[in-house]
Amino acid sequence: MELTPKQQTTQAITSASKILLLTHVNPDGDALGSLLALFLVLKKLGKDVTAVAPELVPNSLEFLPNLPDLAKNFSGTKDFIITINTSKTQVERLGYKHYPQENKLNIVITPSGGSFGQEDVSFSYGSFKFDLIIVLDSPDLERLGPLYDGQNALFYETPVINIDHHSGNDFFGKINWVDLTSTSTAEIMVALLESLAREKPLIDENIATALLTGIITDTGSFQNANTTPKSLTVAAQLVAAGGRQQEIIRSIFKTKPFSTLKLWGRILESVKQDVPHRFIWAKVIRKDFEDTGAQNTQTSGVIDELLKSAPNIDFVLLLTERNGQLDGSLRSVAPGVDVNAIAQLFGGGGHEAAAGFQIPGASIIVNEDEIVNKIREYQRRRAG
Ligand SMILES: [Mn+2]
Repeated sequence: MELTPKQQTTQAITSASKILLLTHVNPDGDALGSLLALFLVLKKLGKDVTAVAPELVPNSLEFLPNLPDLAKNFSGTKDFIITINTSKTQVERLGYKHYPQENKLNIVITPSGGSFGQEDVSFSYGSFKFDLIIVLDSPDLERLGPLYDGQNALFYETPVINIDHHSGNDFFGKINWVDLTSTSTAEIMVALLESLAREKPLIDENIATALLTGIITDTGSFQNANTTPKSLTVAAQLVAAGGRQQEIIRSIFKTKPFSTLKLWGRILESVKQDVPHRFIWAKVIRKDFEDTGAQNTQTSGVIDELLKSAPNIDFVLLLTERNGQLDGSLRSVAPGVDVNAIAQLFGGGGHEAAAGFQIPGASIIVNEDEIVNKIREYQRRRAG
């Protein structure tokens, strides 16, 4: 009988010793929470584990436990090994001399009598520092950004486990645990931890807090339409295990830097409503970031906390100019409205309740009308 992805993942982790954990760029609460929780659990299991988080951690997630333990980068290289056959001649001394100007390095082997010949020298490669890579919450390897670029050999030769809940996941792993019924990667993590816990439960207060952060982030604090009975049950388990729910809510939803409030003010001011087509949209241009001193990440939350409360709409769209592209974020408000389908009109994707797209090189001033008109047309087709 074929093993389930959960069984395969448990086996692979049990037999690995040096494990690399990665997640996507611009990590959210689910990405970082899942990464930290798995990092802490693998440590407890005695694994040599490196968890890497890309540079930018949003202010609202700085409360997460053990953030300083995350590495900023990792080495995906392997050693080049020069082997000398010592069956006929012994080595007395070994040295090297580097000539940077001539781009050369001499390795000097002094024999203890006799001499070495070319036939005594051979070359090989050492192994990579990792024997297993686990990628969390990422629909494809490209979303790892600089952590994937230029590391092709490592990803080609090391088994990769892909754990995710996005419907657009492209099954890039050797093992693919992609569960579309999970609200979050953190929810999948809870099942993994139960499976890894042989003798004693592995979840402590910090691990529970990290995982609860993932579930709360991806369900919008259980307000999104994707909230399932299972996610509530799992969250209750995590609170019982010491997950600090109040700290999470306070940090993510109730504490806002002044620059965020100013940015959100601009966003609210920009809201437009299309009554017949039942949606609202808002926008952030580059100047809004400059004027308010807010970072690119500070838009996160404005949809779920404010825009979604608009009455009589099917969904919300937020357009953000950042990093030389136009990002669209979509949330469905009315039950049964599939914003994933709308995101796909622009080459994006996600879930029924929350989805997004990126258009490289686009801007609000040039592309807003075109985007909004395409959505209107979609709504007319859906209604008709
Ligand atoms: Mn997620």
